[in-house]
Amino acid sequence: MFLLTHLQRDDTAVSVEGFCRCADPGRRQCPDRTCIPQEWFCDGYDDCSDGADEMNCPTCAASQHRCADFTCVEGGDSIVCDLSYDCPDGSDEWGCAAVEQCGQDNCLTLSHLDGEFYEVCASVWDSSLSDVVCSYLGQGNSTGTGSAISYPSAGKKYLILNPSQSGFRSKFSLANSCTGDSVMKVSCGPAACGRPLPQFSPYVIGGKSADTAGKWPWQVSLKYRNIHHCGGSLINNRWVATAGHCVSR
Ligand SMILES: [Ca+2]
Ligand SMILES: [Ca+2]
Repeated sequence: MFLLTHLQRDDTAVSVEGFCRCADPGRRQCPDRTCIPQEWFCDGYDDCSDGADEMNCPTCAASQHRCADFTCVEGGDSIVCDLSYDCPDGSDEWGCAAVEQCGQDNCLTLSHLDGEFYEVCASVWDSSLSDVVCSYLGQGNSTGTGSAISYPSAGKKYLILNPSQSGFRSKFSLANSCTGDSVMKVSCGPAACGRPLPQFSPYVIGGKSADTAGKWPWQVSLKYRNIHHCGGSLINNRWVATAGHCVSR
């Protein structure tokens, strides 16, 4: 089944299913009477205004991590954002990095153990991590080693890099101050057209790289919470066609 997806003026994609009723298949009502996709219940994110969609969910043992598909994987938080796929659906490597507006510029934010995103203090940086960040963002390699931007803010917490630690998220610890109040900005190049990102390669079965960059300029990447989930095709300047299941969440 294919579905038309409407493009808002800010170019984010909003499914026309978003305006369906709770009685429609695949929809479920929150206590506040808002209507969200069934898949948004117990997916690790608060979607109902009171967080009811994340209550009374299946749980895993303390030593395990619960994947988005409810699989329990040994390792707990240590397997999250550690540059290795551990969940069958790869969800342990989702949502590790994001870009947020910092004043007049954009800066890097990373997921911490507490589930929150924090800016990264620029006092210590490993340039090899710039490509890792761009991969997590679903983009091509970094266009530089990363840069520092001044963004002072009282009472803010930062992530400080400790390069000697292994993994990715475990390299960053939370601090109450940052030398120079400078935070990291990482610029990424566009993902190579027609070629799967390395981090998604295990999920491409029987595929092969496309031949010519720019051969499919009408293709789009539909992202949810900064994570690529599906491709789509531009129909015109306002509509995208994609598979129905791609907009069920
Ligand atoms: Ca949810
Ligand atoms: Ca992992």
